[in-house]
Amino acid sequence: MSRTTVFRLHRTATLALLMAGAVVAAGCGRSNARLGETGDAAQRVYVAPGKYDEFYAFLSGGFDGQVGVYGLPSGRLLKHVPVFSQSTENGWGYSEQTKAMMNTSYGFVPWDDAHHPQLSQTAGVPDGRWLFINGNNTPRIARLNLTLFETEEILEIPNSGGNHSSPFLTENSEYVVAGGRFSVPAPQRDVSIDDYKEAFSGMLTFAKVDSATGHMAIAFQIRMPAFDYDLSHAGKGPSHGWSFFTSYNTEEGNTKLEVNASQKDKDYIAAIHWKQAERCVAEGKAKTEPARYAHNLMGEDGIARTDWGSSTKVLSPADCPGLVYFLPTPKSPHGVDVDPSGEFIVGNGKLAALIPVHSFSKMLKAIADKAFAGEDHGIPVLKYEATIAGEVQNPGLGPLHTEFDGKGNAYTSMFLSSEIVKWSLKDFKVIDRVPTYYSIGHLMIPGGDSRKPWGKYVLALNKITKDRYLPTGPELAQSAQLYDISGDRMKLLSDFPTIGEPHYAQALPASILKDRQLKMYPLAKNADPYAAKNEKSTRMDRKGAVVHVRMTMVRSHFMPDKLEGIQVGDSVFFHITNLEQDWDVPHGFAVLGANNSELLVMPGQTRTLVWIPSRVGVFPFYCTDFCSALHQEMQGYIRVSPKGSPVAIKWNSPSYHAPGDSAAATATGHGTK
Ligand code: RUQ
Ligand code: CUA
Repeated sequence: MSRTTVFRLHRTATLALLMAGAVVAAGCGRSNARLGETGDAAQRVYVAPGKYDEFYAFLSGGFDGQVGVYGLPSGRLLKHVPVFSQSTENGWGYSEQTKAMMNTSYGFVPWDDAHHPQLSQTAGVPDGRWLFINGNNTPRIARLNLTLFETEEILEIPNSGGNHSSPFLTENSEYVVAGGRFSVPAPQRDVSIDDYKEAFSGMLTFAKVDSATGHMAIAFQIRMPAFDYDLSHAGKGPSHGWSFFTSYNTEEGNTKLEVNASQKDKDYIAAIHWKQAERCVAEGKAKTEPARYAHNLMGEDGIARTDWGSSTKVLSPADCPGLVYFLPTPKSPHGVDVDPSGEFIVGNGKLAALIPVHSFSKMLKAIADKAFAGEDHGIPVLKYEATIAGEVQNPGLGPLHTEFDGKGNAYTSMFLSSEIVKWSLKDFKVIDRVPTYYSIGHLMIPGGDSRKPWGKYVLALNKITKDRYLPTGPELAQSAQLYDISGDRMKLLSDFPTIGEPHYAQALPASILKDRQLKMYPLAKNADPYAAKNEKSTRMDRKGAVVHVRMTMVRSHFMPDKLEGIQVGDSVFFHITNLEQDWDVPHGFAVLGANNSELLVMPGQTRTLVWIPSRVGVFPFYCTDFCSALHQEMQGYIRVSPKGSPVAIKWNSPSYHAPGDSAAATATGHGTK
């Protein structure tokens, strides 16, 4: 389909036709327009063996609940960091030390739908300390430590449904935010869905981030009309102190939103003056309401624990004048993006035929002049003409998200016409466009939503893969595409498949992170109560039907590796400490008949797996990570006897003394039942 055809469609077609048209456009195999001369493009993404990529890119895994770490420009997958989802690769969410990370008020929830990674920022620039990401289905925000590439904290967001406009942090990481895509009764209660308008609330949550530790705590929640709050970005520079949230379904439909939420010509961007919220909270204008939520934190000892929250402070805009203003924005806006200067607020109306750009300074003036078009639920609605700086005309179809290159240009993803459109922040004119394969959702420029973008590449995160790779049955990998944006015109460099569905992504220069990596956990500082820091302190202890095994691993054996006296139905806790103090020497642990996972234990770390043997026999265990020339020798046996058997616990490490041996009683008192 040619571009003119697309535009003719655009002018004449109904929404439904547009949608259908997009599917056709996505499948019709346009040629790789302006693919750099092949050899040239290949060179630009080629990272020679042993050389490093220039950028770390963090791509959300969408419905697989994790974060994929890729190198750019190569597109090589460096790591798959489990966040909300259990991982059989390393025992995340299966080991006793990490299970609490998945606690929620709904119980143990070892899955979520993770959409928007956000790198922590200082003065509006990614600083490489932490990565935050939202859990959409069970509202949560997670924080990853980027010296470990591990999840360290997960905070549940109460009074919320579909935590989509999250975490979108403020320019010094003062706050991460959480806005519900689905309004819900808050607090939850049994009401008729027909009472939606009266009984449901939108809730915008601000969680404070401790600047030293990164620890999150819910500071306040803002009770909003029952719209759908879709995306967010914080102000920066002059607009620091404000956060912007798109809303759709300002019609407040509660069924068939496809039609019912597309009635109005304009919905809103909600401008939240969070500095004003801070003042109102300090003046006692927020109400403390009961709310139960989990706050899961990895301790210094490597063990995750849950604190339970019991209330939050809820602010109503009516009690805090100056807190919220609505900026009318066409039409069911999806992304809202603030340019590096902090002056322009770009609405991406997914059903709109133009891209509206609001001006922050005009917004302030409109507020001062009371240039209101009216009120909605008591919240002032600013006049569109009073805040708008300009409109990008004929940008394409289905604008979703905008990023910036720091050189005065904006790049908007066009879902329906399946392209990236580059336009100027000076005159809002389209400068360039390139097709994407196919149906782009988010796009990402390293630092592209910050004050200082590293505007060398844009990465398209596409929703449809179709014919881009060798087919793999009905389920295809999602597709990312890398474009060079260093010149005047965008140039497609490469395609690479991703794990899960990347929604948003973030990237920063590798130099910020690569020398900060922890290489091993210091064994001397291991504070796990069940750690065995040397082979002499390995042992087995029975208390009723619970057996604790303190075991060590080092190239290339387990200590002990011959265990007896376990009975069917026992809960056997394998506490395994990796004694290595060398980089890149993890050992694994797997036992025949275990029903959960293996463990991957990093040097200096202790991890615990629980096994409840269900049958009598002798079961092998082994190291799952090829660690040395004698890795295949790294194995052992566990004997499982019938329940009530007289076989006493017995193990082959230096701490073992046979029952009756006087050393046993005086040394540890262990070794007997
Ligand atoms: S979304 S394709 Cu979950 Cu961020 Cu826009
Ligand atoms: Cu240890 Cu293989």
